Amino acid sequence: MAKLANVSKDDMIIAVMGCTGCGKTNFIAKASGHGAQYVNANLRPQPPNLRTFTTTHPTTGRRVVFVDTPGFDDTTVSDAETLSLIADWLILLKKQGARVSGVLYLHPITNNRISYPARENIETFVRLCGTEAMPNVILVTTMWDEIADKTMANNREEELKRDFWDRMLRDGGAAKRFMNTSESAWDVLRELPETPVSLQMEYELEKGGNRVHKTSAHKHLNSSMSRWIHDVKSVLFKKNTLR
Ligand SMILES: Nc1nc2c(ncn2[C@@H]2O[C@H](COP(=O)(O)OP(=O)(O)O)[C@@H](O)[C@H]2O)c(=O)[nH]1
Ligand SMILES: [Mg+2]
Repeated sequence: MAKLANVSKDDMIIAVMGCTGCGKTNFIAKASGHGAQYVNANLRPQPPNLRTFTTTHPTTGRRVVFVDTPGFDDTTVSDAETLSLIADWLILLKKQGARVSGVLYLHPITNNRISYPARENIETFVRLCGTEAMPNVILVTTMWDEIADKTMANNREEELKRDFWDRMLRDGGAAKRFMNTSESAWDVLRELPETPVSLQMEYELEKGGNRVHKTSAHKHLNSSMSRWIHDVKSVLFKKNTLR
């Protein structure tokens, strides 16, 4: 694991997650003023690593630690490896006596489809956080400054909330728009409650002797992967028999 900032229980710790290219590093750079060199305009993702960026909260003066995670569906690392990196970090966090104040899940509003892997990523994310932590989760749509057709984007946002994020929102999660500015980033973060939480994955790691494969998020990844392999196999089989 890359060198991560030491944290304490007094820090406001924000984990930023979502698929590759959804704007995680950019959000952190806009909020913290750090890490702009890691914002990636290329097609190939950055080497998979967790990175921390620290700053001071503009109103409370508290130390804020952002954790930038490799995107699910990254082409250079499997989702299981990404989950392991997150698990290792959660274990480290616990050792340092700290808890997460917020988990952001980013999604570009410019995406015109939710693919099968994207839907599965949402399911994995739900299992990583757990119902109890949902009030500390913010579903952030990015790229609003790129949108020309506001009506279409508004409809897309409504569809996300209604068909994909509904459970998380019902359990206390919030949905916010990021307008690609520092002010907007802090506006998003203002939604977070004062009290930090433990994520479902933390409880499960503790119970399962820190073994990531014992966690619900990992089990879900495995089952969705086997379902996907099964689907691909049946399509290939059909093709061969039709010849
Ligand atoms: N216009 C605009 N571009 C964005 C936004 N968020 C990210 N980007 C761009 O999208 C690309 C990928 O962003 P990055 O933060 O590296 O994505 P990550 O893989 O999730 O960390 C970069 O070229 C960013 O400048 C946004 O809200 N608006
Ligand atoms: Mg990044």
